[in-house]
Amino acid sequence: MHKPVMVPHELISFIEEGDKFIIVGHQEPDGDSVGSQIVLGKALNRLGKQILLCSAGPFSRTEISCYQNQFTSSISDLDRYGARLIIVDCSILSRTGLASLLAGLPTAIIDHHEPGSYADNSSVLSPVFIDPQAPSVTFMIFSLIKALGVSLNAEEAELLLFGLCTDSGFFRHTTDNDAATFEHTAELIRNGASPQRVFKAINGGKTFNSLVFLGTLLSNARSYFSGKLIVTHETQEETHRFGLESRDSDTLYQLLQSIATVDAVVVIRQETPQNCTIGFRSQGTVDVSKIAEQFGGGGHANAAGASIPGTIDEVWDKLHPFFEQILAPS
Ligand SMILES: [Mn+2]
Repeated sequence: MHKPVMVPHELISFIEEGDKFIIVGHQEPDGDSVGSQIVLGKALNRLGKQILLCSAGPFSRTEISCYQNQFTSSISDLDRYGARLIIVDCSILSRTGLASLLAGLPTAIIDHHEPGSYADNSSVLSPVFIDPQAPSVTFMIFSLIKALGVSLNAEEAELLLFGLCTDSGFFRHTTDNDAATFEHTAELIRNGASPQRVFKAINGGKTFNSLVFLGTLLSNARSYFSGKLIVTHETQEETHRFGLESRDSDTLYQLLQSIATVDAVVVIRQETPQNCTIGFRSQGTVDVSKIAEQFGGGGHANAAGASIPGTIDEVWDKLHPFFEQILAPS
């Protein structure tokens, strides 16, 4: 069973000793990074700290767009003066998309991704609170807030549940014996979080266009290795035609992973004529983070990403041998 990692006392001191904090999450924020930032910010506010929430955006996911006005992507020298930085939901400053504005500040990291290389992070790398088993960073933020002796109101409890449900796919990705996740959820509900409202926030509010976009990407899907691998792609023309705000990656992955034979799913997006971003999902023992790492990317065993030079066809030619090794019948 997952035993949550204890909140490091260095992190508690780091927070107690500062009076001004910049809290940043990863680029292309999701419910987990946004929820973690807002709730941590409110808790620190309550402790009398000055807070600035930063995000490079874009807030293209419909369920988080309503939070955009709480974040800024411009950080002045005055903002930096005397500030400490807390990075959530990623461990590398460059993933925030704001590295040039944030480098050099005393930095703490709160993350649930596998500790990767921090080589490009020029900031002071202490303290670090990393729990790769945690279902979401919001899960860790709750432990931190309790350790700080701050209470949570209903709205904050719901934001923490929002983060957990985003990352756990509404508990679809919870592993066996993960009772801790459900105990945490029960506590959030006791504090006033509503699973029904969170479900509507995450899964409702879709546009007609987003479903037509989804249909297009489903039509682009191809099956390999007797259906063990499904690969689909998004051209620049398609991105342009439907708009980023219509992209519904979670539902796309969910539908592709519902195929009986499937072990892994790959989504290749042509971002520029020279470059693609790749999303990997898998179930069971297929570790897609290992493949992503071959191309300088990373993530979890069952959810990873990378950026690879080339056209969609060229990128698929590069990826194919790696999947052949693990999925082709020997
Ligand atoms: Mn997360």
